[in-house]
Amino acid sequence: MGSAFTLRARLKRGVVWMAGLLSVMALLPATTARADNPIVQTIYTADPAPLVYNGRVYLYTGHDEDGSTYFTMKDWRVFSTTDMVNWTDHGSPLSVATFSWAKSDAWAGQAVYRNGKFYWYVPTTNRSTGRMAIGVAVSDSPTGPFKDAIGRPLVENGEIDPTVYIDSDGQAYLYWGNPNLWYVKLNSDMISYSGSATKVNLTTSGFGTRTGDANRPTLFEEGPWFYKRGSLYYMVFAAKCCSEFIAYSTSSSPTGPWTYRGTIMSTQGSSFTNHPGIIDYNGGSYFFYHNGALPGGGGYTRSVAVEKFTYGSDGSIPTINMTTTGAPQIGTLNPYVRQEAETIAWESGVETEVSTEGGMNVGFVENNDYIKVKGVAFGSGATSFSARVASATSGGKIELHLDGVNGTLVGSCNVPGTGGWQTWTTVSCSVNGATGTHDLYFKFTGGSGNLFNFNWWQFSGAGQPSPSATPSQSPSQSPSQSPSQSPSQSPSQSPSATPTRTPTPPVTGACSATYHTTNTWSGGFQGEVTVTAGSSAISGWTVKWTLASGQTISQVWNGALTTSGSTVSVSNASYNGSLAPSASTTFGFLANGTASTPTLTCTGS
Ligand code: FUB
Repeated sequence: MGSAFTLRARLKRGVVWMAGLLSVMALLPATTARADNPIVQTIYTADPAPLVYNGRVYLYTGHDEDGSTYFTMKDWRVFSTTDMVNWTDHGSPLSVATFSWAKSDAWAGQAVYRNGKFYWYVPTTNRSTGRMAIGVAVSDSPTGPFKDAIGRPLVENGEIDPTVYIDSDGQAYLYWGNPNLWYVKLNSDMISYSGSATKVNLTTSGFGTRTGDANRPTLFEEGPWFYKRGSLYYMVFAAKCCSEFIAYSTSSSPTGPWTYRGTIMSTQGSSFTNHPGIIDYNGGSYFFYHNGALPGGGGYTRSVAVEKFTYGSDGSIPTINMTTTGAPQIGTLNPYVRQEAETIAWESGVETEVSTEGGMNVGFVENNDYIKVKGVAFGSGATSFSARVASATSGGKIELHLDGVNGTLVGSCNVPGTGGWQTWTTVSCSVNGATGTHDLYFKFTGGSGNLFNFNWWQFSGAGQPSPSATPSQSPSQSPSQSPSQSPSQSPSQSPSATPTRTPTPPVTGACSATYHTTNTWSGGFQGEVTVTAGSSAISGWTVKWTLASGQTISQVWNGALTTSGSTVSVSNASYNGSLAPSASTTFGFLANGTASTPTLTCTGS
């Protein structure tokens, strides 16, 4: 953790800067945009590679070690979102150590989905040759864990920065390179290729003109990002070192010839490298990049950020500038379903770590640290707040503020010592005045040193909002099986039908259960079930329903699945069986078949 404390200390120093910013912001109306770039503040991140899968954006990044004076990078990271502003930290499912043949340098990669598996292509140094090589890791889940797919480099010529796109005819292309640009045609297994590597003819008409470097007559430097949109192929790249800017070329063919189209993002942002990643998601287009904008940031301590943009009618990409505002939020966040504590729009002082309850938790919380969650839809009002917490010391408090770290206080929850940093308990407190949609600030207070860890949270009350167009809950465990559809990185996989929600029935027995469909696609759907205790507390629950013809359940999170014929039975997980009177918890599932609204029975104990 020593290195983490470096960034932590820098961020604490950065609080002075942020505090000034926030005190100005406190005077502004609640709807005023606030700094949400860079996306991640707990660590330095670099080399963004977004992937749209099953209605969610997964962001694969590199990780600059604190205090680096070179590209000192040991692992890769994954984050995800459905609203482009609140990002869930999925930790580090891939590192240099994953590849037995690799020595160092977890540099810029990209992950893609095909046939139920996720393939992550990364450049790293081959121990035996000392050269950069491209490895490929594979997983059943977008958040890993990933393993080395072939036990050796997929391709090696000392060059870096792989990008992969699966064309509409099924042919996958792996491009990479610095100083040259190369490609191979991947086989459909995604872990081998046919033929030999082809070197792209870098012409000035294709990649622009660089002056002053006889060895590099074109602007192409590194970091290619290859994709197709409509019938146009794009090669977006880091141009002209150093400092780099982002430029692009297009072609009517996946292998060129290419036509240089100009600058997307000019040199800016305190990092001498930049690195592009582009997706379409939920009807919008998004440009990811990196800069040195965090406290202590610079060329070797970079941070990933995102901007929304609109293509020209001729397929052109406009010039885009770095902002601290970032992309606008899509929809709102639902506080009445379980949310991970590591789903964060902005934070100060905290870190994340692997939780014994699965996924990550927020840790290393000190007095006056805070987390901002953006655009939380309380509807007509929340009445209580529950949080999953652990503390090896004497705990502290979670204060709930609206629209600023010192904004309106709507609740304050005491966190006791639990006897260990991973000894979890659920605490609850009453909430007053949380109505409508607000940015929610968890302000942590207490004595000195580390106060407690924080795994998840959930409000309850009468204010359950209407469903938004995108699912807002983040599965704590990512699906390990994928739907039959084969999403690609672009265009986006928007929900093909408006999510449906059953009306909330009155809770009279031990528990009740309500269902809604959160996403659908050809041949599959994602659903959520909220379990609510009746007028008495319960210590466990089971929800049963009958599958419609053609439906099968492939994955459940926040619950334990058993099936018998067409009867589905989901019982509580170890951490969400105990519900106070009227308290709720939500589990989710992935299913094959066509979505329908089941009749649920809930049994509490
Ligand atoms: O992060 C290490 C290297 O810096 C990447 O591979 C390049 O694209 C540049 O961003």
